[in-house]
Amino acid sequence: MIPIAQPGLLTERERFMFASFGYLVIPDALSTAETAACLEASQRAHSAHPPGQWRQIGHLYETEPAIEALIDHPALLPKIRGLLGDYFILQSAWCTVQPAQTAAGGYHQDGSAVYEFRRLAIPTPLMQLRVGYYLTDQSEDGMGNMVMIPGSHNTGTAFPGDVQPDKHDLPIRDVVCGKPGTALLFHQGVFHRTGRNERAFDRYTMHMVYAPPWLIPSDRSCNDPAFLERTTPLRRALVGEWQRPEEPFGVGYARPPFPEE
Ligand SMILES: O=C(O)CCC(=O)C(=O)O
Repeated sequence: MIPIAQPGLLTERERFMFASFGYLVIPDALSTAETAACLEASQRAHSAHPPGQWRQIGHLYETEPAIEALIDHPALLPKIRGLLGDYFILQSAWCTVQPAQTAAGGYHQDGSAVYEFRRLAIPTPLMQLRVGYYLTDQSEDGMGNMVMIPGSHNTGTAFPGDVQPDKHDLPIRDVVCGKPGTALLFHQGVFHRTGRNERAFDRYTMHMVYAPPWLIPSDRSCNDPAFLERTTPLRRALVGEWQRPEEPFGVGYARPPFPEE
């Protein structure tokens, strides 16, 4: 039962599966060359830090063109628009490494831990639409795969306190397998975790997180002026650099210059 989807426009069937499961799996979202370039950029960034630690590096798109191209990648952008509409921002981008032979992470929902999104309403509203691009092979269990609890964004029931990843786990967990270049599109309210990495190589996933425009970015305190200067008008808009022509009222925003579909 894999909620498989295709790159490009969000179909009616995909919208239904996303609403039901809370995620979609999109094989071949990136080409082999795009995946290799993103992996190289990720390894470069993490090589500046001590090895052997799970780590996330924010706003790498400002300095790495291969990652920048993910901001408005044509495989995913139409799906983001299909779920969030035309007014949203890239709230954060987390380049994630999970070292070889490390244990699973714990289940959680994403968002602001100090004011959890589920306090807003049950079911938890869609506040962060995340795309995890698999950059290394995760085609089998035990490769640092994302592990999801399907449909758990729709429940108000507390997460069971006795769950232990892989040891005393929930039988409904889904270990999301995918080759390099697969994208996992998911609702922040789905309980999920990092899967164990039993392999001899580090696992890399690039998470791009989209949100309504009134959430503050969470991987940066401001946009790098040099990046803004050289990037495209659409990417400038998507990192939140909008004009507010009728301040202080939130009307009259220009629509980001999306490509015609
Ligand atoms: O890529 C991973 O290890 C999962 C990260 C995760 O769960 C998160 O960023 O919320």
